[in-house]
Amino acid sequence: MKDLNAFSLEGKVALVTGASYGIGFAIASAMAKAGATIVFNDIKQELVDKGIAAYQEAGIKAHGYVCNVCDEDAVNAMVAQIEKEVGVIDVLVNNAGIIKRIPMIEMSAADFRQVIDVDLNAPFIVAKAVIPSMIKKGGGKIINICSMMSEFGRETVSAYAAAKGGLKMLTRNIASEYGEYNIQCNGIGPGYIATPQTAPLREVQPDGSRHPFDQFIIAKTPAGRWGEAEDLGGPAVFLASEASNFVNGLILYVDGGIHAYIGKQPS
Ligand code: NAP
Ligand code: GCO
Repeated sequence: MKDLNAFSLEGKVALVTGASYGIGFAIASAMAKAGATIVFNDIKQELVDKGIAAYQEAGIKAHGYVCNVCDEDAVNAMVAQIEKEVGVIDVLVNNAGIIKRIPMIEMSAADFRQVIDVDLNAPFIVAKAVIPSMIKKGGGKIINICSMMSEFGRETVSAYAAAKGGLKMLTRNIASEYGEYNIQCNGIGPGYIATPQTAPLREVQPDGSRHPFDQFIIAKTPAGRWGEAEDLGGPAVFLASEASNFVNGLILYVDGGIHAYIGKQPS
């Protein structure tokens, strides 16, 4: 590495999907601070508008587009519009995602398919849309937001775990298939992060105690806390920058040490 400029994203266009708030917003904000031009999408205009305002409040001029990442025609149209209005996408962060917490035998096939569609099929669709221009440009970076559930199962998240496990292998396959074009595809596997998606797992109980799952995660995390979306910014900037040009097919777990820890003995 020549110098710290290797971590710079100056002159890069970064598309972060589903980034009006939450982890996507934090990753996009960190990339903006590293010099990237930020493009994001969300499924509703009102959320795109809210996102643009939130980025402006953070001093970031972001470009927002309304697009359902599951709709291949809409994604292809959005990418073409971004290339025309902003520039070729150098960095793609497949962040948009949903979860449905339902015991598997009670889950409808339609619900299962919807989670697979957003969390696995959509990253395929968006990556497929951006790779041709990355090849023409001489390279690019793809970061897929995986999960602890790319490695572990737990009750009620069968569809999500299947999707995120598949996303881990899609990440490795894109790395394998397009590495020769100087495209690096890696994943970030966040631990348990305090966002709207995990709010139900952190609800204070009627008696004022912490949610049992909240207590469980605190016991399982050496850091003794839930992650903040901002904890993912640095790892994302690293994987988006030239500093990681020989890192490919990695799932970087940003989990406060959950993977390494058997868990604190209950008091
Ligand atoms: P979140 O708060 O629920 O935000 C998800 C974002 O994705 C929202 O902006 C949502 O927009 C957007 N989205 C959902 N479906 C979409 C679609 N079809 N097209 C376009 N945008 C869509 O989730 P988060 O906690 O920030 O998580 C972001 C990513 O990290 C997800 O992939 C999640 O699986 C993953 N992750 C989260 C955690 C965690 O602990 N929070 C840990 C590991 C991995 P709408 O509001 O319009 O639906
Ligand atoms: C759950 C949580 C997790 C997190 C994340 C952990 O219900 O277990 O929502 O799945 O979202 O994926 O890495």
